[in-house]
Amino acid sequence: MKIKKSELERVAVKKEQYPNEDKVEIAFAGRSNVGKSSFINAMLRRKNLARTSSTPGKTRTINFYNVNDKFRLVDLPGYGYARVSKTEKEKWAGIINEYLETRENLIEAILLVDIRHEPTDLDKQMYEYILDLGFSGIVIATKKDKIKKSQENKQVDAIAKKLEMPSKDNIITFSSEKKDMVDEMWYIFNDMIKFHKESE
Ligand SMILES: Nc1nc2c(ncn2[C@@H]2O[C@H](COP(=O)(O)OP(=O)(O)OP(=O)(O)O)[C@@H](O)[C@H]2O)c(=O)[nH]1
Ligand SMILES: [Mg+2]
Repeated sequence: MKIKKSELERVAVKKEQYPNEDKVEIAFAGRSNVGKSSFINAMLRRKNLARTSSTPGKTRTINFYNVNDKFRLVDLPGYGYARVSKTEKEKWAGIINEYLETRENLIEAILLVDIRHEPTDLDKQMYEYILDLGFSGIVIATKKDKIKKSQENKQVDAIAKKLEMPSKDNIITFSSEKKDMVDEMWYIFNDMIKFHKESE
């Protein structure tokens, strides 16, 4: 995929603020600090278009990134950040759920998990929710550069087991640091967009 243009098109916390539904969207969900914003930067080959932080809870809004004026990548707020109040957590959950449940032009919601850790109960909940909404259940296991190659299979198995995935083929390992799977990832996204267009 040649990225001719990428920009932060809109920042929203509620439906009225979303951009119009003229372009298809692929959204990224996952715990705070798992690397959602870094993933978007890696894919768009931009260093700091999506703001990242080593402290969890950086992205607190829905950020819509326009790519080539053709589709959008959507960065969702992270969940599971312990150091915020219950009210704040509920507010973020509301922001995420409203988007996932009502967005007509959303063609895929993809869960990101950290390859180093077993997914949490919240991850499991989010994954089931994504499946219930009818998305295909692709999982991106981030921060691959932080483990040894020899550990990869074991970690992927643990993720598939915890999320009760019928097959681990739906797990794609990724490193935003190394960026070695960016082209492969674009093939997958391209197929999603193409498939959606054909089935319209
Ligand atoms: N080594 C390594 N570090 C990564 C990778 N992806 C993200 N990080 C680091 O992990 C931290 C969190 O990354 P973010 O992209 O901000 O995470 P996020 O999921 O957007 O977090 P929230 O916005 O809080 O939900 C940052 O310090 C990143 O540099 C990766 O593939 N490899
Ligand atoms: Mg973020």
